[in-house]
Amino acid sequence: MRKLAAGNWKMNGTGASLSEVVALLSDHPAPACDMLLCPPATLIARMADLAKGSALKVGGQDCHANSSGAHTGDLSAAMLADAGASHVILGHSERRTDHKETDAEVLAKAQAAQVAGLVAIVCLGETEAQRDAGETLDVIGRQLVGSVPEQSTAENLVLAYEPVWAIGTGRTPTLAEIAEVHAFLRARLVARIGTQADGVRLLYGGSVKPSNAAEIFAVPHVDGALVGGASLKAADFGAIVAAL
Ligand code: G2H
Repeated sequence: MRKLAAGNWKMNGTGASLSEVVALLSDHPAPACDMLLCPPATLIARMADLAKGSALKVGGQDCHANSSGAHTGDLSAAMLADAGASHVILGHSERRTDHKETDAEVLAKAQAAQVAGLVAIVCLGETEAQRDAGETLDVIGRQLVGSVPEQSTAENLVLAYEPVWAIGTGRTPTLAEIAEVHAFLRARLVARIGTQADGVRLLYGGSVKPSNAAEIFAVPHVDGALVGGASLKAADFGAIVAAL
């Protein structure tokens, strides 16, 4: 399976930041993995224009579950696709926390994204308290069943395991902990969507950087990364791309 290096710019970046994309494309014109950047919605169309004809794909960071209507400030999946997005991150822990998104809402958004022709990148992960209480696999299993559409395929679903305590903290789980969760995710996904699960890419996310990327990517069932802070600079993200 071709691996995926996905960058999540979160609420960072203006037009000036697109110079990083120009540098990334010039440094990595033919990467050995798939390359995706998810900038703020304000930059999707401009980044997609820059990425035309290149190996880079562009994604959103959220979408509404409805296709249109009276939802001030929200964006539908079709709008993201119209702007040039091919993917959308859904259920990121920052949205589950800041916007109180539930598994059911993430599921509805993922269904809407897939209907609009986007790849849904569904994020899952335990808090530090849940890990300390030995609940990691229970929590992740529940999130998977609650957030992943049953009709998903290898083409329209990506899963990202992001332990909440590893996000933006510089801390990462041990390789054995990542291996345990990713093997569990694969098995649970088979139970949820059947044999298509074998081709779904399972990303690890949470403080991935050039210095730890290669060892994380060598873990079984790690098919790429969802990268936050280290995706903002072409040099850092390019080094991660090169490690895949
Ligand atoms: C986790 C990740 C990107 P960071 O949120 O989704 O961010 O790499 O900064 O920990």
